Amino acid sequence: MHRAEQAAVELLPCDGSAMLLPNFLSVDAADSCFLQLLQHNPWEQCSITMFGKKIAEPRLSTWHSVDNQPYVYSGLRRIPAAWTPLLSELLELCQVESAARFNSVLINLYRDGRDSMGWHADNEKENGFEPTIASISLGSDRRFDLRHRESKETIRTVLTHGSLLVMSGKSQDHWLHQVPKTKVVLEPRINLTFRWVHSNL
Ligand SMILES: O=C(O)CCC(=O)C(=O)O
Ligand SMILES: [Mn+2]
Repeated sequence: MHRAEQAAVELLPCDGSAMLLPNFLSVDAADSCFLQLLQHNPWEQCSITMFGKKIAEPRLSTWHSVDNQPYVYSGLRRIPAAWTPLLSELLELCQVESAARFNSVLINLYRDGRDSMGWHADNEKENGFEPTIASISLGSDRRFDLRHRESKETIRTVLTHGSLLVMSGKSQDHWLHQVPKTKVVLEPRINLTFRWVHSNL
């Protein structure tokens, strides 16, 4: 897969790192990954249980792991969907770029601007100590915000087609992130977050 020219930008002023590489994938590679995933990934709509209530997530997703291990988060046990050559290729590119190792990926499909992901940190214990998370964006541009837990300082950016965001160090301890809803985005976006997940079953 062809990789475009690299120019990385650090988004966080303190307490961890979030490096953005806007042109991680070439436009052709990003187009091809987007279409393959949109058409062939076995998308699911999951529900999470909050305060005893089942709430459907405002997006579709799938969970994949290299060794097909299940994963639990927010009370949800996810059976992995198939690992594919495309995921191997993207995982390898992310490993080279971030100098970290990954064994799984959560893939999200935001069908349009009504789909979103609320404020959270990827700080569950199965992500391990100071996790590195490599996040590839495909399709529509979407706003992505980071907010410091104590100072409330907020960093706003836009994740574009073919970009890579690598969050590492103390970022999950000190910063929350979200993909807010928007009325202006009508087209789908796919995001893949590669992680190293420690077995939690
Ligand atoms: O869609 C994104 O850019 C963020 C996804 C995310 O934060 C996650 O999957 O934990
Ligand atoms: Mn996250």
